Amino acid sequence: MIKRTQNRSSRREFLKSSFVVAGGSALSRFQLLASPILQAQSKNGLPEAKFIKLIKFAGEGPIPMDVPMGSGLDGRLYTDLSNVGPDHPTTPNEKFYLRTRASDFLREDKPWLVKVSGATAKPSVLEIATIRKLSGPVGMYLMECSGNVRDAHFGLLSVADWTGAPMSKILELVHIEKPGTRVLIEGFDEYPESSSTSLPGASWIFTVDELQSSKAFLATSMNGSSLSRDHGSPVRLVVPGWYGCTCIKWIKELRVVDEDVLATSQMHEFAFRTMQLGEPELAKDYRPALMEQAAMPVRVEQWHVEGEFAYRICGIAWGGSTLISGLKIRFDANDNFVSVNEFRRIASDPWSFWSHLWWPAQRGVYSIELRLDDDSIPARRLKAGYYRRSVEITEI
Ligand SMILES: Nc1nc2c(c(=O)[nH]1)N[C@H]1C(S)=C(S)[C@@H](COP(=O)(O)O)O[C@H]1N2
Ligand SMILES: [Mo]
Repeated sequence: MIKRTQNRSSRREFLKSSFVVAGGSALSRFQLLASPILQAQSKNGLPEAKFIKLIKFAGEGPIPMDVPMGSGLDGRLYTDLSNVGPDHPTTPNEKFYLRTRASDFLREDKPWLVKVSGATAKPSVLEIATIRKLSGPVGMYLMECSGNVRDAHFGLLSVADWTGAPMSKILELVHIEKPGTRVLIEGFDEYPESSSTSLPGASWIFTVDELQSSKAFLATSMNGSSLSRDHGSPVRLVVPGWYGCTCIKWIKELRVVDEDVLATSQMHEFAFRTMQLGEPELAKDYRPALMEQAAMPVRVEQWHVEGEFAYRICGIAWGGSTLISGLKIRFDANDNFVSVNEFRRIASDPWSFWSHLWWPAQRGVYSIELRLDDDSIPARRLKAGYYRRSVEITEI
């Protein structure tokens, strides 16, 4: 009996590695289904594995995914993350999440101008044509709403390949250059309807240094198409590595403000969600709204492997500024964390993909939690269990 268990666990270790070898990468479900790899495996004497189905996460809201809903400040689109993978690392524009939809008051018949105030020299307005002239491909970046929640399958998170004008070039053009200077970036934010979830007014205050070192840019296109109205047309801010609440849409004004300026209503609204210490009154007491390293499962696959059910957990890791070496996973708060089987990065890394094979010991509801191999890397949300997700296993 003991021998059998031992055999079985070494067999499982072998299966884990052969899954990885067979894939060479975190294969998407579609690749696995379509690929001859699994048939080839059995011919080569490797394990025969058959994909059965996807298992839904338990205890999350019944919310429509990938469709725009509602209007104005209460408008949302939750991105379905269950199919992301290295072979399609960006979110198509029509599925890129929405945290606010364009206001009916937003006018597109007049030429859009971005006012520049408080700078020492001209120009005092920026035309879209000027911003476009300074624009070019800036790369893939991830955006996450700091109010991303389990109930909506954590669907306020997406990646696009952006085109935009680096803020460093814009600031140079309008002569706002001193690193410590504070700049308020304001977006259009007036709506005919009142909101049950948000305050109108969208502006954030940055130092010149923060805008430069984060490589912030004024985006005009995403994934090769002009910004949609809902995504901030004609121009929005993107601050790589910072939460989405700083990525002001429909930009109307860049304003140089005093050192002791008050934090904006938007900054107050998002103080808790961006993990500030209390609710800072002054902009200068506000910490950069950085996304710390995070990770979560996005898909649970059921497989039939050598007469048993096995489960493959696929997930993402994002945020943070240090390259992490690996992840640990557990399925129960009383268990120890074990290393994730496969953790993989892609070039220009807005997010990374991982997968893990798992044989649950019994039927029941399991809570999937992740940690970093390196405990010294800041990951407050991850460690607080914010991205924990549950599955109910009915077949073993
Ligand atoms: N003008 C304006 N900009 C805004 C917002 C807003 O309500 N109004 N919402 C912010 C928040 S909270 C997020 S998460 C991102 C979402 O951008 P998206 O809807 O294009 O995904 O936009 C930010 N920019
Ligand atoms: Mo947000």
